[in-house]
Amino acid sequence: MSHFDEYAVGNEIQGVSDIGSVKTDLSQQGSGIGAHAAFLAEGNRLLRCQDPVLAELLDQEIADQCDRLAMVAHASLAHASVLSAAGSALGNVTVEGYAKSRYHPGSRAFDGVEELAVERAKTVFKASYANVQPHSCSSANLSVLFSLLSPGDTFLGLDLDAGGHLTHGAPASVTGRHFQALSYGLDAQGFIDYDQVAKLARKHRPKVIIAGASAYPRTIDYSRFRSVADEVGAYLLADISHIAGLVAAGLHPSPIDVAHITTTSTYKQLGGPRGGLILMGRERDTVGPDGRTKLTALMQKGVFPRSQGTPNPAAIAAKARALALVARPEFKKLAVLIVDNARSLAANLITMGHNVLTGGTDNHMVLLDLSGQNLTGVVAEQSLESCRILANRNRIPGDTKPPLVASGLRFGSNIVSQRGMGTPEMKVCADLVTSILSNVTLLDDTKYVLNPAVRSAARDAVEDLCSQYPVDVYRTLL
Ligand code: DSN
Repeated sequence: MSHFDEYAVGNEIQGVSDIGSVKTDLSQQGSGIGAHAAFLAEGNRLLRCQDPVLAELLDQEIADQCDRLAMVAHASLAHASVLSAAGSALGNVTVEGYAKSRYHPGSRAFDGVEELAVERAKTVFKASYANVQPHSCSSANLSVLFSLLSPGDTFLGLDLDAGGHLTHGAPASVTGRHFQALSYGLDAQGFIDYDQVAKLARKHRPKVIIAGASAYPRTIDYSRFRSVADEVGAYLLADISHIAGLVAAGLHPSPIDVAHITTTSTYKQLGGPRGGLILMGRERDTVGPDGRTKLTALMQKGVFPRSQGTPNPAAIAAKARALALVARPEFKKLAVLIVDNARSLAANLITMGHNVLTGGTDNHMVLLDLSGQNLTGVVAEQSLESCRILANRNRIPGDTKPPLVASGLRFGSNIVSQRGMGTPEMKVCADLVTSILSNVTLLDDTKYVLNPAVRSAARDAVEDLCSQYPVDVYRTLL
């Protein structure tokens, strides 16, 4: 019997007392479980034997993810097979460049993996070009901006306080320091102020306009952005990081053929690993600012060598795996549930007296303005977390509090939907949130007291809900 037979039945290798003394030939395929599975099994065994402190922390994370109610907008759960790919031996591969055009040897398997990921990204998003190497959507955005703009050039993005992203020109980001970044905002109802976008564009003639948000609960009208971009001769960049799953499922208009370039992260709504993508549709052959180089060539060079060195091959394998899951019909069902749940959560919170920005949502996100409730964002976040509910503080338009305090709270329905919760459970969640927030006494912007009986009842309710809806996503996507 080989070691692999033993792994296959889940047994510890017998007769081994010496930690790490087993010499396994991980290239063996004899047992049928495959070298990758054997590698992970051996890695897990060694981790547990040799580094129990770290192993226990990793176990703790699984337990936490199962036992808490994650109502956050900025994450989704990755399928166990995605995380397995992310932990693969491809992590040992260091090669710069692209498939069939590398600057190092040793990319035989990785070339195939990268091509698979590119093809899957193109299929899922109906794109004609995909670059799967960005380490995050921030990296993708930097690659795009540094390819299309010269230092000091003007671009237009959504203001951070209005729901934009750091890389859309925030002063704290290199994008706000290296370029002339101008911001558009929201109208009185909290919707993107498209008239302001047009006005600013006509006045300042930006070279790039970014359509995208980190905290915006409504549908984005890419065509409207594109007509402004065309009028002033700007490139349109759509950052769909938060809504990529809805775009892939056809539940949010796709910018792929409307914008010149689209970027996304792979972990927020795609159930993928840490990472980003750059995508293009119809505009793949459009030329860049030099009037000669095609956007596809600019993006290839913009990622490597302009803004990144070696890619992360294991993460790219995980992207390929996640994209295969996104292509399945079950993902569409999940996306429908995500939107239904967010709408239901918003409606319930409004009925319970909360100030929901824009009066509802079109995507997975629900934003609360806490300024009328004698609460701050950080206190709301921490009081909920003390009851094992996660939602994050967020600045809101006109916020008078600093970012670490903030006056808003952002909820998201990705993970509760992945766990199989539906609209009846959203009422339970809204009840819980309301009961906790209305029993918080604010001492100052960051200090509070929560009624202990309320905390204890809320924890019991969270435990109930979590045990009814276990984290099956590690096995079955839904
Ligand atoms: N972009 C940040 C957010 O939306 O919270 C995290 O990735």
